[in-house]
Amino acid sequence: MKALASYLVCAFIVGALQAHGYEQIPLENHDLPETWLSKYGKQIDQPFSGPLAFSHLTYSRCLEDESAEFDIAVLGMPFDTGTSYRPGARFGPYAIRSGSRRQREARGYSLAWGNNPYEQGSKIIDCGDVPIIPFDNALAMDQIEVAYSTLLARPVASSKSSWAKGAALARDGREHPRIVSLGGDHTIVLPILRALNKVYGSVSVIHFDAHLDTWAGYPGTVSEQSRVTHGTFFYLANEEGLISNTSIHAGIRCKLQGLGDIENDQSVGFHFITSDDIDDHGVPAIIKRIRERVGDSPVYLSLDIDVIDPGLAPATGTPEAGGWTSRETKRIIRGLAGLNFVGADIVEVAPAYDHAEITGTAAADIVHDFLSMFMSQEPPTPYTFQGSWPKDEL
Ligand SMILES: [Mn+2]
Repeated sequence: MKALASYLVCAFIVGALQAHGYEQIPLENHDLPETWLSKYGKQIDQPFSGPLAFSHLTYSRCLEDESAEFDIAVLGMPFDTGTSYRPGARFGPYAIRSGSRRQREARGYSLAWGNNPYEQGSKIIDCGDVPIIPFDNALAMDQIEVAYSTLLARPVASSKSSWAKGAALARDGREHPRIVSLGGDHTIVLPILRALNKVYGSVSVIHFDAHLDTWAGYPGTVSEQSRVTHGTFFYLANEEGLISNTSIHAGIRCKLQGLGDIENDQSVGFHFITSDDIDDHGVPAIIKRIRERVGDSPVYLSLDIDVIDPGLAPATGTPEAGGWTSRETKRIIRGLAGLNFVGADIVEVAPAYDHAEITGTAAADIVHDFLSMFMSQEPPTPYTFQGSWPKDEL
């Protein structure tokens, strides 16, 4: 009796639904809902979305993944326990990647360079970060050196690379990948130079910075480990025979103990260009001096973001007033294309002191310039819109 009642209730409800147009249609006769792929295509990353890799590049944990192939690797080095003033550069790789989100392979062409570094036949990927220990600087230095050497030893991905002179420079006569390191404080350059030395011997350094970074030590330096800092690493690199006596600083304006610091700097192997030299001599003369100084030697480029004026790049550990603009720095970098670069870094980005991501955006743009620089055999000719300027222009 109860079952009959249930049946009658159900039959009534089904009848009522059918009367109101809610008839169930068998699945095989019904159109499946359109998928994202069929309606909108690939799941692209918007500039503001997706996982955080430099310039939305392929991200691989290259230190553990030996199948990752690259000609140029972007490698984060989140280390900041060698800094003398404001810490925070361990977040530099994050800030630079974040600042790169409006960059992408499909839109990498610039009028200034006349190329897209991602379309020159070389494979460029983001190799993630070195998991650097923040509790033991001696261990951290070894981790950076081992990580750098690990990637440097990998075969290059492309059979026809733009890195034409690489094999001729290397001690083993083969081509090695190039690494763009995202610091981290400047101390990371010591283990990087140790790793490069094993492949290329001593290298010339082009060093963009407000500071010399060739000091023998800070007051209170009493242990061997406390000599290893972001202001002393070039002194130590020279002690170890890692750098040639053909190196040069650009953008110097820090305060000194006196001219003794300059004598010491020269004994470490450096000439220098001050930030004011840009007013007295101009960008072309600065480019010429740098190129003449390093010549045909293997060159490592190290750029401390504090070379740029703190008004345009405030997020750094030891800011110095009166620096170059981002535009001036970018123009000088363009003039260096064609030198024998074996690697490059950008260091000392400490985003806790940033405003509106100014510094991260500038740093990411300079990394794009490094990639274009690696791809160019000579400085680019500026693109000008034909016929747009008057003939009697001064
Ligand atoms: Mn500096």
